[in-house]
Amino acid sequence: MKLDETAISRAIIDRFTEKLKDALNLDVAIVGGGPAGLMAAYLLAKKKKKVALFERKLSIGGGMWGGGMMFNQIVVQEEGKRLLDQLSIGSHKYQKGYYTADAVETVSTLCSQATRAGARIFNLMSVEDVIVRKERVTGIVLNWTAVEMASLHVDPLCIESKCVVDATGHATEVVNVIEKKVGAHLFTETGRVVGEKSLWADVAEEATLENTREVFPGVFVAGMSANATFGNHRMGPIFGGMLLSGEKVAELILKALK
Ligand code: 48F
Repeated sequence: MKLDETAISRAIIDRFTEKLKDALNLDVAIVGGGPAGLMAAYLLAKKKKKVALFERKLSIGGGMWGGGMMFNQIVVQEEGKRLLDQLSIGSHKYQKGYYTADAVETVSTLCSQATRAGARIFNLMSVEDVIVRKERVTGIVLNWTAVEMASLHVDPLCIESKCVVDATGHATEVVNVIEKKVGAHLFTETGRVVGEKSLWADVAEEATLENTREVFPGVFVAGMSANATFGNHRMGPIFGGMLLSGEKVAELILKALK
């Protein structure tokens, strides 16, 4: 077959535009494609919710690719292993209660399962703002990461969504925007982003689950963003809490959407 370059270009433009147009009205917009966001995307898509995940970087997977200090293995505790098993990700017992998994296998499988379940994943896009109506977040404001990086003066596009998940990790970017631009009271102790504390895996892992919740009407925090928002510790390269947080936020949202 003789290849026509413009047919290739047209196919890409048409299919991508269809995918983006289809994501203009969502049940759930997930900001950040780390383990927490990906887990939530997978579970919500499996339950037939219309979900899209927006990731700033070229690669999906957040801080998981690098394991601990670029040793690309991750550790999960007993509770987290259940989710690795559910996703058919191989894990190996290291000692009682500690399992290791290959970081690359974990990220790539999460991506694959989430997209196959129907989650629409967009990379190279940054969420720069939110839409608020009647004191509830009703959508997100998107721009290309390249625009952001080049500091170009280009206006964004908007996505409407019934729920938004801030799964942006340490940066808590969506919640920060709400704090700064909406000036509203968050559901934290101080009404503001409390901020992350230093590394303490044992405390942080449990706290991640407690802190996975709604932080402003329509907005839920998951993963490291939950601890940074509500003021708890970081945990380092143990990832069970991230996956469990993704699961919890999916459950909370399923209830909220009923
Ligand atoms: O940081 P990240 O992996 O978040 P997570 O799912 O997992 C945290 C762990 O990786 C690790 C840890 C271990 O237990 O503490 O740090 O909570 O992924 C967050 C993703 O969000 C993207 C960012 O590029 C990263 O891939 N992100 C951040 N801000 C934005 C964003 C934004 N405004 N728009 C789009 N993506």
